Amino acid sequence: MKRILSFILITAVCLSVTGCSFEDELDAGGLLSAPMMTTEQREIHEALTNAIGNEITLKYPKNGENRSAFVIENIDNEPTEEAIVFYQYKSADLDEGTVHVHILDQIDGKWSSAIDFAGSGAEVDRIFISPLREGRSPSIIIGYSTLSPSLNQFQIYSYDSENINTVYTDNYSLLSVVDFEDDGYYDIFKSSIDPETGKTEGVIIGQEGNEFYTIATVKMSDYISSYVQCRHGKTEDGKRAIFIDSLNADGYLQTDIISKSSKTYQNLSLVFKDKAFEKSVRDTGYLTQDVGRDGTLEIPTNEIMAGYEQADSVKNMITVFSGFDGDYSLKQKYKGFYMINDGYFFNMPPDMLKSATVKIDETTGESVFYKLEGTAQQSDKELFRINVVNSSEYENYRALGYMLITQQGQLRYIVKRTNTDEKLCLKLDDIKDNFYLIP
Ligand SMILES: [Ca+2]
Ligand SMILES: [Ca+2]
Repeated sequence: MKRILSFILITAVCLSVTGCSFEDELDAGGLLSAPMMTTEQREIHEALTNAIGNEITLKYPKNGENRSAFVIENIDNEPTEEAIVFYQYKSADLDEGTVHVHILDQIDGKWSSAIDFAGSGAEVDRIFISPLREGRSPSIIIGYSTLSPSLNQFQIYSYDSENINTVYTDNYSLLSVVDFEDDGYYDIFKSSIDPETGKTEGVIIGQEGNEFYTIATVKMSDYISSYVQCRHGKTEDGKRAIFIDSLNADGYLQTDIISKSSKTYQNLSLVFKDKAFEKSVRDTGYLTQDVGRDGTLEIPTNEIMAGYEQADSVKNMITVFSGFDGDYSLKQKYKGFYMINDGYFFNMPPDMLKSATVKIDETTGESVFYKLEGTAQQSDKELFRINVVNSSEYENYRALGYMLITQQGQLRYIVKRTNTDEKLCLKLDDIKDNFYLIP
């Protein structure tokens, strides 16, 4: 439990200091040193430095799905791919640290510099290459972050092999592109927090001819301190939606759900505020997830676990994951034990929720499930314990009687069952069935 609490604290600090980010901000990938370049990236890098010199540092988008300094996509009417590269001059007095965008094209299979332009900030927050209208080349949408997250700026560019044009500029706090109708064309969704009043507004922006215009505005939850995550997925009735987790002024997470039905854009979460939005308010660290990895999104909330009192200094929590139902309410889908920093959730069957409890082994960090007898503290009949180990340690644990539940990369999720007849001591197959990796 100590580990969870410290994790929550770290997350809270991270949120308050940096405003953190979106999608997968728990992934430390963005913090690691620059990855090795592929052959293609090396060729692009060489063509770039041939054009502008060596005194540059590559810049990586901080958030979103494209985290590479090299975005390779077909962005015009000509069939080969182009490369978009972000960089900064090493000497800051040259341009005050502005990030530059360089587009390279392929001529007879060789990368060659095409266009260079300055962005509107020192950092790239995110980039989308998305078709916005039928019959048009995809647009390049780049969000630049500033020190004040409420004043980030994004620009939409159109590129035609010779020219780059900035066709739209706007401020944002949260930026995404969404294909609400599932037809391959995207709308731009942005939300802004007014730094003076704390008022927020969601805006959907589309393109008509060469003009960009506001298609609709949607109500967003007010008085938030920052946006934490924006996830794309589906509601329980199959509607495409974005789930936006934000931190409110009291330091709790809450979720807005934006969707489109019969030409109307709505914040579904706020339609019946008491049935959805207010039920989504929860502790930090509990981000919207896709439990089961089936495309539907679930919002986690907490309850005190059986065997613990509200007054306990260390709260042990049951986490409930709820989907958004067609009747504008949150509907419980999973209920169990969520070990956030180890990245798993164990869905507890009803008799376990009633008659079992979990304690963390302070020495090993394992989640230990006990039969509930009185309070958690009094309970000492162990059912099974779950651990996460490195693949290199796995054989040692196997020799100790641990069994594999599942694996991801180098990590092995393992369980050791006690040899009790107790029916709460689930069989390995039942443990596997109820075990979910998150994210
Ligand atoms: Ca092309
Ligand atoms: Ca799901």
